[in-house]
Amino acid sequence: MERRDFFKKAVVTAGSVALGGSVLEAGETTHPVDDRQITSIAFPEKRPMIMYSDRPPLLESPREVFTSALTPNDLFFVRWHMPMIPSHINTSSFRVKIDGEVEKEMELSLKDLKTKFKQVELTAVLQCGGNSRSAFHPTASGIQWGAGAMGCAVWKGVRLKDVLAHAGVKEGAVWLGFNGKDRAVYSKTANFIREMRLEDLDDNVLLAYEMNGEDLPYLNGFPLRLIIPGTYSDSWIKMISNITVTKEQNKLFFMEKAYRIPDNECECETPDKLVEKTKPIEKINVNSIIGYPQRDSKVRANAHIVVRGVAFDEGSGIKKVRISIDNGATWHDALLDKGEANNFAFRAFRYTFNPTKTGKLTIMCKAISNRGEEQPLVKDIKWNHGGYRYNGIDEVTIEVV
Ligand SMILES: Nc1nc2c(c(=O)[nH]1)N[C@H]1C(S)=C(S)[C@@H](COP(=O)(O)O)O[C@H]1N2
Ligand SMILES: [Mo]
Repeated sequence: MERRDFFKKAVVTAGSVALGGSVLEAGETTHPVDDRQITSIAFPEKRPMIMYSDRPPLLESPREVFTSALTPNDLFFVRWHMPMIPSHINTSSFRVKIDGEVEKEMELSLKDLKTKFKQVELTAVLQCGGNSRSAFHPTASGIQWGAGAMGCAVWKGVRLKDVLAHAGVKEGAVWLGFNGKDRAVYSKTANFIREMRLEDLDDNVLLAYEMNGEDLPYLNGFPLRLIIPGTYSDSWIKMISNITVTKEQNKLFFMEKAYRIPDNECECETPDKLVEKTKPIEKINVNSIIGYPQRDSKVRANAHIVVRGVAFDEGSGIKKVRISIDNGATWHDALLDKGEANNFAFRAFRYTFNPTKTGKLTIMCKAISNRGEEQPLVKDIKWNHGGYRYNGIDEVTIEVV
């Protein structure tokens, strides 16, 4: 597809779809995390996905992609905050600007990045902090994602550290600010700018231009995006155009108000008593999702069922995935696939069993990380007003016939 034709090829009828498929009221679902219908409308470079909005595009991956350790680009979820996303990127004039507290301000082209710096590849999970938000009761504010606001890909690019070394970070600099090419419609709406501390910058933080061996899909940040393995993806700025080094942190809406959880011991609050002191969501907590079988599917009694899914955490790695087919009374170890080269990736798992009794059967899965973190029961999930960091034990109910 020619990039400049992006919106011409997007077969989206204005006003036709505000929310993808059926929106369930709280309590209508039998599962903690809703699974919604796939839209019939496909965006460019994407197959039909679960759609929450067409402008900005908000697309969720269907559950069945979570049977393998890598998520295909054309089913990889999409989240933008601002509706004004350039529909035209000229790859030869595109530049990312590095300024602020640096010895040499610079504007780097894609060619500069690909030729002047060491190219590295890293497999990592990209997960929105609000993934599975629909599981919070009472409803938490934000997009009511099911479990598919995440994916895992092989990212190729250059180390941000190397790029900054090239520009020369000045003594006393503490913060990095990142901005992309998307804009708000209303001039007073806060720009989507994210910041991170220079001290949190390690070798894994990349400016990536490839995803699973291809150019980044347009909607996933073509031509360049930030990758910060182990952290939620709110700071993984797409279509990145500006990197500014500063001494002080800016007072920005998307840092001060969004992507924060209560800064108390339980990291929890109640709708009528919100906690004032908050902290950034940052590290991904341990999680796992069943990709197969699909909910409400029918299987024959005594058939060989291979439950498949993926597990991941902030990068300590997955120690165990445990499966229950008796509503949590007993748990069995799933077989972990050999896995990708590093712990930031999805770890695929399998568990084989033969159901003997006919009727409804619930399959549950929980992951335990190498750092000893374990997914909580759904009833033990702590509420926060932004609906962040949900990681309740996943479940799928099927029917044995
Ligand atoms: N430029 C830009 N980058 C962005 C965002 C955005 O709105 N604009 N949203 C962030 C958030 S909150 C998420 S969850 C991820 C989503 O990445 P994806 O669309 O590739 O799945 O992008 C991040 N980077
Ligand atoms: Mo997000």
